[in-house]
Amino acid sequence: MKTHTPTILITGASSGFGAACARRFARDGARLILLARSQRPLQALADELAGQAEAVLVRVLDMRDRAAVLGLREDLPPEWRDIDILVNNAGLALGVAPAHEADLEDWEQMVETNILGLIRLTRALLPGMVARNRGHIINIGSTAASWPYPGGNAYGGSKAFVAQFTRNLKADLVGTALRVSNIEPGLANTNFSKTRFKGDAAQADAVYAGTEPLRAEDIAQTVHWIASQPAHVNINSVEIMPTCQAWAGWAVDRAPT
Ligand code: NDP
Ligand code: 8X3
Repeated sequence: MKTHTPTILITGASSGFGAACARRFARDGARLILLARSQRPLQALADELAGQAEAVLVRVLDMRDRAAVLGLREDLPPEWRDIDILVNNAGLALGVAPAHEADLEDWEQMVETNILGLIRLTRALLPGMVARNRGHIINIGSTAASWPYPGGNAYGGSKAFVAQFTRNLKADLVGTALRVSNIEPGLANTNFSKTRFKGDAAQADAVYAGTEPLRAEDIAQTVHWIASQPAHVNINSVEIMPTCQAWAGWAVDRAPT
């Protein structure tokens, strides 16, 4: 008997973790829906995976577009609507300015993408998952959710939301077969810093200089591992840092002696 081929929707699949997740799940012959704003890298990835994945569908969508996100499921061809795994990965950090100097529009974009986009898509897909009693929501949070650092302000706050939202989803879904997980990566070399520094490659490269950061494939491997657990096992959260990273001590402003 043919086993069920999962349909996996990955947001932010045009680069970094999302693209790596697509490559990892394609090796299993999954059905993939790849979503982001940038059509060209999405299509290139779909072409690359054509021989491996059972099927690949590309959707150009801005996670901040409320109507598009809420209407996504109905806009999909009928045979693509029953999504088994949602990888809520699309997100970004913008800037490292201290809170009193930060650009409010940067904060709003992070909240609209990392929080509103994520909860809208989740809310749009959950009823179908519950009706089928099948589904796994895998959120991409961050170490910034738990560990503050200067300039992390709204970004860290948005990822703290993701962590608590994940836990509360699990509380609501107990009694169903649905699973909910949150992955919290630390320093990882993707386009993340280039986006954060608004295209300044030198500033972005400096973030990783002299380190061996996480790779996108490390996170994809973890997403895949979480999704591959037996049905009775729910991985609630996984925090991952590169070996070269740790927490800072307390910052204390001392009066001169
Ligand atoms: P990338 O910049 O490489 O990828 C980000 C992805 O998000 C892109 O595919 C981008 O696509 C998509 N995206 C951003 N904004 C939107 C939007 N409004 N609508 C649709 N898609 C959007 O970075 P990462 O792969 O590193 O980031 C993936 C996730 O991992 C993010 O949530 C990030 O916060 C998180 N993370 C990253 C860490 C790191 O150090 N790299 C560590 C911890 C967490 P496009 O621009 O084409 O829309
Ligand atoms: C990305 C990790 O430390 O840049 O979420 O916030 S960090």
